[in-house]
Amino acid sequence: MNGITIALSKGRIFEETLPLLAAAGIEPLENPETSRKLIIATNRADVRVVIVRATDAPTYVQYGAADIGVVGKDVLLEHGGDGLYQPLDLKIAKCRMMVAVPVGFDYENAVRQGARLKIATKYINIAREHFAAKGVHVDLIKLYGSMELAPLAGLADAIVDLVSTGSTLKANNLVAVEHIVDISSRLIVNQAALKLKRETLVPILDAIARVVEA
Ligand code: PRT
Ligand code: MG
Repeated sequence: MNGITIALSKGRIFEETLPLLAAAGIEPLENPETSRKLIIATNRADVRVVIVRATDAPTYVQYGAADIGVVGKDVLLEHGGDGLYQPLDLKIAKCRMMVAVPVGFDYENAVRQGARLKIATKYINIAREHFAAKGVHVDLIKLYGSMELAPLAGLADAIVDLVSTGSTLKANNLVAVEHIVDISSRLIVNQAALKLKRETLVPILDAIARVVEA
């Protein structure tokens, strides 16, 4: 394929990437929320969008099945960004990676006492590194979603999860007690594609960079 393939996940990343693509003159012809198509044509014959799971975007770009992609820094931190060129912080889909506990749980005290904490999370590597750096002993429990349920159901003492508005924590009687890292989405580029498709890719990357800075 001589054209450009862009890997996007549907939901907030797709929505928030649209204005950036528009600035580069790229408009997807369908919305993945309503269309069931996984390959979406754009107004440009040489550019298409593939709809992937958020955590799969780096894989598509790594193997060159997509030339560029948009992915949360959480995913890059958790899965690694080996072989990916990351030229741009797109400053979209912003949130924070936090430790949260049930309201009333004295986290500071538990840490001070050297308690062994059960932590439920989708982000095992990020959590392991965070607690190791603090010298806190933890048992990590891998979940694939709805982390907020774990402390309520008695599965864990605390969770490591993304927080944006904070309303999910609040609705479940949880409170954030520690900030791990700020998250936003990154543009990732396949290194070989950057060389071989330079003439098409660079103007797209430049247009996106200009609108991000504006
Ligand atoms: O949802 P699905 O299981 O299909 O996949 P996903 O969760 O991996 O993808 P998606 O589309 O939900 O998220 C894609 C990216 O958006 C993530 O990788 C993050 O980089 C970024 N992002 C930004 C977020 C949030 N904000 C966010 N708030 N991802 C998830 N959330 C969740 C959070 O996990 C929690 O359950 O929203 C809930 C909290 O939101 P508030 O607003 O109530 O605080
Ligand atoms: Mg989600």
